[in-house]
Amino acid sequence: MKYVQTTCPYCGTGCSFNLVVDKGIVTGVAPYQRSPVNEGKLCPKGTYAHEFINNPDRLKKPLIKKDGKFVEASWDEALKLVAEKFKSYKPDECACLASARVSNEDNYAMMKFARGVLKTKHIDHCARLCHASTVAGLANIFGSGAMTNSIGDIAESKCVFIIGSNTFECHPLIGRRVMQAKAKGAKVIYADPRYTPTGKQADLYLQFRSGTDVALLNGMMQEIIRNGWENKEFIQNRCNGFDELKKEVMKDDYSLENVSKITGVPADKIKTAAEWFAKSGASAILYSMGITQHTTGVDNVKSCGNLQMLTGNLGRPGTGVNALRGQNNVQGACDMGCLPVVYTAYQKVIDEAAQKKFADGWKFPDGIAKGENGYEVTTLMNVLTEKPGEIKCLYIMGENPMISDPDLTHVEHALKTLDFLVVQDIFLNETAEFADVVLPAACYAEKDGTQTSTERRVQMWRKAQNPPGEAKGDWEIIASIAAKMGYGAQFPWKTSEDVFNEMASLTPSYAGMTYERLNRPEALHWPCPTTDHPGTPILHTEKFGMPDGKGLMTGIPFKWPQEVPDSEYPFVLTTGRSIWQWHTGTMTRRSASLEREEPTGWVEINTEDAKKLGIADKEKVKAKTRRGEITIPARVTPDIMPGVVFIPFHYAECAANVLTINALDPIAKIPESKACAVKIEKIAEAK
Ligand SMILES: Nc1nc2c(c(=O)[nH]1)N[C@H]1C(S)=C(S)[C@@H](COP(=O)(O)OP(=O)(O)OC[C@H]3O[C@@H](n4cnc5c(=O)[nH]c(N)nc54)[C@H](O)[C@@H]3O)O[C@H]1N2
Ligand SMILES: Nc1nc2c(c(=O)[nH]1)N[C@H]1C(S)=C(S)[C@@H](COP(=O)(O)OP(=O)(O)OC[C@H]3O[C@@H](n4cnc5c(=O)[nH]c(N)nc54)[C@H](O)[C@@H]3O)O[C@H]1N2
Ligand code: SF4
Ligand SMILES: [Mo]
Repeated sequence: MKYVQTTCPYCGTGCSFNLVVDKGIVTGVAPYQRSPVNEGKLCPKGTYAHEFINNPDRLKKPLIKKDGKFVEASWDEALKLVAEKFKSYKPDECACLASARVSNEDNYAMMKFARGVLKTKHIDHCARLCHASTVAGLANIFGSGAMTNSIGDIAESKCVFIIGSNTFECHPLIGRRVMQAKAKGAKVIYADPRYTPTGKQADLYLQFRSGTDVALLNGMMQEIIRNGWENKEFIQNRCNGFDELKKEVMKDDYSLENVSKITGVPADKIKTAAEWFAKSGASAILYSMGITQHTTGVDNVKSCGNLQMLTGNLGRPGTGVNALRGQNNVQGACDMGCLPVVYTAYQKVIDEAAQKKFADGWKFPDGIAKGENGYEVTTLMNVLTEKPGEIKCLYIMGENPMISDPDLTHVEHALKTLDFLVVQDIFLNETAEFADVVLPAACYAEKDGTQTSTERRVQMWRKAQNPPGEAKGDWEIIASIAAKMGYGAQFPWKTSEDVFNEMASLTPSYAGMTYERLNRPEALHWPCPTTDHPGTPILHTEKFGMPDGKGLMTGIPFKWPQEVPDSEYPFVLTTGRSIWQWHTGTMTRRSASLEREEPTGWVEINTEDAKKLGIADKEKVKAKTRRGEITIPARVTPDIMPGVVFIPFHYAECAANVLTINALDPIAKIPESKACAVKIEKIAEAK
């Protein structure tokens, strides 16, 4: 028996644990006490992170679709077919989806493959559905799109304002830091349409209507300015745009009375929230999908930034705009340039110097993709249905859009227009059903690599067992396809460390990192530009990453979601997560200990609303939108705001995304997964 220390494959908190290995097979998880992130503690997903690894459903051999059926193939046959097909398309007829579930090395390889081998400008991944608003919004006002403070630092806060984050279910080990702050006397304010387990620990709960965040935040800011609670010195020395912000938020639209009408929060609660937040001395904002997944996602993010600049809560312990990144390596997949506009470390593809740097660094004899922005995954799905034939070929690594993208009927149409689809995954997921070739990948426990957590901490995965059957590491698969296409020289790597070192040489914020330096409990936070640099746990301590070093305040007018309730579809539908399940369920639904807890989906509906519709708890009902309908058990509860219903999106048999709207934020192109109009119907009893 041995212990192999590694980091969790689920959320962006980045907890560490030991994998217990018995006779070469992973059999359990044991605590690793020395991690400064989780100090040996784990949430249920971490505790059972071994259970899916050796599930019999793991993909073990490549599959090729022949006459509509998958048949097992040798690697040689599969690679040959993929290479031939890939070579037959023009560069921009191909698109690649990278993955927030795989390592930095795997993502870097995919980015290089897309831009260097396929020479396509179209590469993106699920960050689009997640924190695209954060990346765009925070970069615009602070010059960097990442979480500003560290996780441990949250425990130093005097007032934690959680808005649109169900921290205790989705980032449980960050939730622990909130409780530590509370134990030291911090006030916790929670804004969410649902009175979640997170909300139940708060000192002040603001129950509000989905999609009214900007109104709520502007209302708080008006109250702060009217009472003179703003941090004048911080605004004067470190920010631009105060007059513009003030002009907007002081409008009568954002008086306590009006904001109360729009949001549904009683005026006195908004006032108390504003006062606690402005006067605490160190106030932190924690946010996640409740803020970002809106057609106003970028506006919502900038409003959080506005509140922090107005009150001077940036660049110090216990403060900050803490965008909690979701997937284990979504921060890393973005850092690795798996976005349609940047190379690694956000070096813009339209910047000629960056374009030259990568072309020179990679040495493809026939050049690399043009320095133009490509399609976001959400735009890509629209192009597939609206301009069939423009994109013919899609290579998806570690994503499951047939459950996770909005409006699944639309996604299905889109995927069916493709001439050639390759899916590389650890399980045969719902998307793979549409594939021409499926490639079996090794999971986190079967490979070395690094991943970057929400606090920009770059930590290691360490191989604990061999992959099942003939499955291989993701970057190795990518490199073998490249070799078959004649680009072996550009993918010469023997180990993950080789990939990392090449990446670091082209990536300023990772340039000072090596496997040797990362191989310690605290690892390193980027930016870490040189090998003697200690890393950077807190951003913006003295100046922002803007050209003049100042943060940018902006006036943000409130806008309603694209689709609001009417007499036909009278409820707001919002969607999200449960502590027991992970996204499309490929891993958690194959973990017996997790699946047992919440084995199917539900629609949460307020007790009063349910009474009016004659619906009882656990009764199966129909949920219908303009996109589609599902049958799903009701969960009748006083904890959700009247007029709002909630469905978790984990379950294929009652998939929330059959219902959701494919409406996008104009800048971030993130879908409005958190608000559309829905009707709930009692199913007529059979006579
Ligand atoms: N157990 C578990 N943990 C996870 C994940 C998982 O699948 N399962 N996924 C990970 C990923 S990728 C991500 S991105 C994070 C997401 O983490 P969270 O954002 O915390 O999770 P969600 O459940 O999507 O949404 C959070 C809350 O937003 C509320 N909400 C809905 N509409 C609105 C609104 O209009 N405004 C506001 N302010 N709030 C609203 C919902 O009621 C919900 O309680 O979780 C990560 N952690
Ligand atoms: N309605 C609604 N929809 C949403 C959201 C919402 O709140 N509401 N949230 C959105 C958000 S924030 C996110 S992040 C997305 C997530 O959307 P996805 O990323 O599509 O969801 P996952 O289930 O995490 O899919 C990841 C895939 O990676 C595979 N995988 C795991 N490990 C590996 C590996 O090592 N190698 C390879 N090759 N594959 C691997 C898994 O088996 C799975 O098929 O969903 C989005 N969709
Ligand atoms: S909090 Fe996140 S990283 Fe930590 S054990 Fe749970 S899922 Fe894993
Ligand atoms: Mo996410």
